[in-house]
Amino acid sequence: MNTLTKLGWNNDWQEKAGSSDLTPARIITEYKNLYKIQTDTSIYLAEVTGKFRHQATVREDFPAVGDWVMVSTPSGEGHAMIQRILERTSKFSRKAAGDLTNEQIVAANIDIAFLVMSLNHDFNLRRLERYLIAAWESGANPVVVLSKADLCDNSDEKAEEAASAAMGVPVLVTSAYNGTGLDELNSHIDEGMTVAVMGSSGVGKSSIINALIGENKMLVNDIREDDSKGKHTTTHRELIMLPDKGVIIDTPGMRELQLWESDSRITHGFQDVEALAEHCQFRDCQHETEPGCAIRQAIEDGELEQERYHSYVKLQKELAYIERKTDMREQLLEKKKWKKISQLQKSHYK
Ligand SMILES: Nc1nc2c(ncn2[C@@H]2O[C@H](COP(=O)(O)OP(=O)(O)OP(=O)(O)O)[C@@H](O)[C@H]2O)c(=O)[nH]1
Ligand SMILES: [Mg+2]
Ligand SMILES: [Zn+2]
Repeated sequence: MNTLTKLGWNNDWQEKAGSSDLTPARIITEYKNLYKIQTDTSIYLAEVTGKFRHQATVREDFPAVGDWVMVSTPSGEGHAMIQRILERTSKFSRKAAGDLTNEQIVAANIDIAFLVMSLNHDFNLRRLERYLIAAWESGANPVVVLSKADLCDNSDEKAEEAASAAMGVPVLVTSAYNGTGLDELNSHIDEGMTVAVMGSSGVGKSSIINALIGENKMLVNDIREDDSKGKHTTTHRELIMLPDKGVIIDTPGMRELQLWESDSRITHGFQDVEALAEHCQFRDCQHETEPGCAIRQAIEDGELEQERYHSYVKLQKELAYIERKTDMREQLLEKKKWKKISQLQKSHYK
């Protein structure tokens, strides 16, 4: 099998690329304004062309790890120029620090997201719900990975709790230290698939990747004492080829995968709550004081956890907030567009 196919290149990508003199490549690592890319034959450092930069209006227009790009490789330079990005099939994004209306792509073209949560300090069902929603939002299929099973003596119990929050998403109990669950983890990866490993800092993402590839390729800080705090060991995202099949992307731990766009898929994580709400007497029930409220009844009857309902409400609020932000961004872009047009018109009528 050639390198490109191993990286996940297939007929769909070929179709998107069309017939072209340019070379297809995948973004392996992203530095500041510079990318490491892999073509069928080599690894290059690459940057976007001036034209590309000029046409890009927002951050998501720029390449991200996992993107398929079409590049030119000026001979003898060991350096490639990125001409265009092939349309993404999925993307993990978060709000960019300091620029709340601009989307930062964490990883693109992900088939599966391993959502890692450690069985000791990090275990938090509400966070898991948020991760799951972010995964559904991205277009990737989530797999919940409970790590550090060797540090936990009630991992079955915790796996059950996680499974009830994850509703149908596979939940695996693993340990990079003693190998628990790694074969099962591996069995979720198919030929040509791209996996992203996400989760808080210190939960053992890089350790899992090292265990899967069978060598200590990714840096793991073994002397850190409290894995729930401290510095990030992995500092940039990187796409790594797995030895037998698929590719995997290591990401630096994020405090929280932040939600971005609202979408109908968002409610997947709370189907039970939504289903209950359909039985409220009033269509626009706010589940506060209205008579015949199925949600309040369910909480009273112990069928719905108060806390779960709260996270649902919190999520709705957050979505409304994000929607407003997105509107703002669109307005800004619209303004920019009109400014350009009016400038063009001015120069035209000079
Ligand atoms: N006991 C135990 N410790 C583990 C396991 N996996 C990882 N660790 C330890 O947990 C710490 C963090 O592991 P990393 O793999 O660096 O975690 P990470 O999620 O990649 O962290 P960031 O790169 O900062 O996001 C290290 O000290 C590891 O040795 C495990 O299965 N069992
Ligand atoms: Mg790491
Ligand atoms: Zn109600």
